[in-house]
Amino acid sequence: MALPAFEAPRLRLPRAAFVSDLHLDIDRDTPRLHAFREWLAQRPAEEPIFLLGDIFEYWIGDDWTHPVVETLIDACAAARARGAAFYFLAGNRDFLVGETFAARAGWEMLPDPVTVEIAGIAFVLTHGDLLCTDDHAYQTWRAQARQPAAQAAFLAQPLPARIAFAQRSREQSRAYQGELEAPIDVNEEEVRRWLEACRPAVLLHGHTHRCAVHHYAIAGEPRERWVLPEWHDTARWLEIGPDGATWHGVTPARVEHS
Ligand SMILES: [Mn+2]
Repeated sequence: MALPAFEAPRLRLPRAAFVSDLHLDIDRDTPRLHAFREWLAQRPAEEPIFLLGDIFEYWIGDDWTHPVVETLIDACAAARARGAAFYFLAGNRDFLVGETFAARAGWEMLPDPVTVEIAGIAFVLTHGDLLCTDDHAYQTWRAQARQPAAQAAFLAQPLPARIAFAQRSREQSRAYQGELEAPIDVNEEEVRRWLEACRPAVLLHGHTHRCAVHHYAIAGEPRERWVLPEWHDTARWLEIGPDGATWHGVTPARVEHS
């Protein structure tokens, strides 16, 4: 696959919190949703929050409203009133989140990948699914599903049809994952290609649910890839600030690559 273009940092911030893979059901009031709202209520004032995809288990269009979605919008508004800013980069499950919802929630949409600088460190942020190039069927589907025309055609369907499609997709995804010996991880060759091209940034992503700090030597230089954890019913996040990186609710594995 063609490498993405890595640009100069789009944002420079003194600190930030990062979460991904909450997989919130948008039509069910779950303990995980409560944990997320609690977490939002406890954010320090003026800490930007990066949502690196799969915040929702699925999303079928901004025109589908539900009380659960409204409570989430309210929680984001309360956090913003205390000085938080939200940045959202879509995952493979919530890539249909659109400008209408983002404006209501106060989320600024970011492309995938995007370069930012936090506390003086350059990071390339990506959801992570682009790195899983061993999953050929998924990558083919992804390329089609991300076409604006395909998205417009899907969103033009009546809501009941989209809801039924989302339910079918979830069942198929579970069946597909069940057939695999282990969930598909990133392709390490692809990771190295990205690291070579985005020097000297740290690659930061979620998606695989394999929370870790990976160490590489690329062209003789030490480089790193950080993987965010998925959520269960408690908050798990990464905080980066003047004192460095702190992982909350999880201890990342340390992985050395020769
Ligand atoms: Mn994902």
